[in-house]
Amino acid sequence: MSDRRNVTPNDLSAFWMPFTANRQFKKAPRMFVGAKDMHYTTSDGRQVLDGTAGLWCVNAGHCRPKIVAAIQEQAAELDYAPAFQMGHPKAFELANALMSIAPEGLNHVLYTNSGSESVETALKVALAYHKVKGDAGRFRLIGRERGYHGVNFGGISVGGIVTNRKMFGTLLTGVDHMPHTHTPGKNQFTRGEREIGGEDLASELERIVTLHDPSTIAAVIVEPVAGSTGVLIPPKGYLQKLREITKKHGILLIFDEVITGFGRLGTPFAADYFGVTPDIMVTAKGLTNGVIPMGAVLVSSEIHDAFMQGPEHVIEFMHGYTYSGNPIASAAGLATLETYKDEGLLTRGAELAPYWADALHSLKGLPHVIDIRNLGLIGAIELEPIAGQPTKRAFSAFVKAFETGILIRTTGDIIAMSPPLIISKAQIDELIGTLGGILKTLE
Ligand code: PXG
Ligand code: PLP
Repeated sequence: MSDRRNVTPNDLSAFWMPFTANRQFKKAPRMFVGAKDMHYTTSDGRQVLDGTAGLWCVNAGHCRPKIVAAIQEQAAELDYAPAFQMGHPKAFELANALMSIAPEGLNHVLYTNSGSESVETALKVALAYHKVKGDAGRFRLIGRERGYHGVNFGGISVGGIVTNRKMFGTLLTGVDHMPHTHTPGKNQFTRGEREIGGEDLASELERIVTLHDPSTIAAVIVEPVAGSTGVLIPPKGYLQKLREITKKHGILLIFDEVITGFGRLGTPFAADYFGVTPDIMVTAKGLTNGVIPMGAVLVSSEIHDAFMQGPEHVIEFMHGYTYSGNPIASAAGLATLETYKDEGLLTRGAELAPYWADALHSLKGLPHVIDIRNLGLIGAIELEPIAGQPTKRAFSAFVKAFETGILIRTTGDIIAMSPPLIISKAQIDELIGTLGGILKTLE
């Protein structure tokens, strides 16, 4: 075992890596071969402190015993069961366990295998819901500039990250976008949510709704806190106002909680943090601690019940995946929720958030740092780009960080962090202290 771990595969060309500069990576690969709790082990035997919970997903930390055991046992007991017209107990148990932590009013679950699939599922549920209610004129979907909703066609259509959309043709029609919530120049170095601007930004939805006529709009989808685009914290009152406007016009509100779900903000979901309940909630990542691919779309009873009509032998919703509610994923999900519960992880972020915010904001004044943003256990440090070479400065911080022993994530010239929710205060100091040292060395 130990010999194998130290072997770096010698031909990297076959695997076309996702969202990676493949040629650059393959010249100087960065490989992890093991992980435990807050740390990764690299192929050259170094420990790297995980400042990002993998890709915002390993909320309980790595290789947690309950989750490992659940997967091992399930693989030996029932490896696969057909997802359509057949069931197995754990998929139902997990749905019930999810209901016990979900915001009130969201009572039914559809399973997927990723955040991207959860987004597609949510958009399809929304469109079909209006149709089964006899309101088929509602076909438009509203997203937001800079929004990230995964990489499938529906998700990039409602998403607003230009580089993720521009190669892919006409996308979905009938989609419009609200402005994003970032107002640089006005809110730099704000701790948490800023006080002003929320109502005005949300009122842009009213303008778009009026432009198209409310009766044509099926759903609005937003990340409560935009993550992938570089951590954009909504101003106070913004999400509440979106809820007001959508409700007033009979439009469904979808929260994409792929990142914000499962304790990231110090509450089980962002819906709890902001006190706003959407009609549909999109989740993935932290559902299984990132260990086995799985997503879940939570919907209100009103939506679910609207489909439960007509002859009982007829399939109510023509949608699903070969691996929807896969037994091993379900077992991993159950063990993950148990681990969160045993260790109070879904609310631990609330205790740590002030310490986390202090640590992050201590980096103000370091070279090139033009903004610092935080909420719950999410943090972002925006760097001034090198003139004519956007992304390069932050990427060199990422590489130096990896070499120094911390894992951070960069998007554009923004450094994003979202550590596992088990992080200690000493590890926060180590993460931010190491990062501060690196920022001082950047060109
Ligand atoms: N919605 C949101 C809000 C997300 O953040 C997805 C959907 C898609 O999930 P899948 O499982 O299909 O990747 C995401 C995923 C990053 C980063 O570093 C963010 C994501 C994925 C990978 C990297 O910002 N978000
Ligand atoms: N393509 C083909 C040819 C298939 O038969 C299937 C599923 O049966 C799919 C795609 C979809 O795969 P999944 O259910 O894993 O999303």
